[in-house]
Amino acid sequence: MRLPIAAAIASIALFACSAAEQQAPAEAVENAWVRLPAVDGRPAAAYFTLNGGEVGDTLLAIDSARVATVELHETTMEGGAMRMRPIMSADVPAGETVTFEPGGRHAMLFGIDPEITPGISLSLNFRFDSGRDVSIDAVTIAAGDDAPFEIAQPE
Ligand SMILES: [Cu+2]
Repeated sequence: MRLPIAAAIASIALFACSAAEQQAPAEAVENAWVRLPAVDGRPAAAYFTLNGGEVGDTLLAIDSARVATVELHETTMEGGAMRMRPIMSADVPAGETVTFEPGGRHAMLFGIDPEITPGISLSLNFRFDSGRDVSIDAVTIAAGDDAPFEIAQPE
């Protein structure tokens, strides 16, 4: 039996992808965590660290099967008040690390599955401009809990 050409090409492409992943020196996304809302129905916030790797990339979007809508936000000070606004993307230059953290950039999760309670991990899919998709299981914590990863303090 002859293997259809399309299937043969697909299997070669699949092999090439997995080989490339194995060579990656640092994970593109690390230390993902989600602070769940204090009140059901309110949005949650996700934080994480992005590694630019050797060529850099741009984060375009995040989605999750357990979340209706995810927006990328940045926090700004306007007239002494903290506000946040959507951003369309986040550049991650080659060799650099970009951290989304409380008080700065974050992802806002609207319409989160109520079965996601503190301690139940939430799979997030990060979509990059290069076409790469990275799925990571984020740690979830309650609204009042301490961050599960160390957060760099502003100087
Ligand atoms: Cu926000």
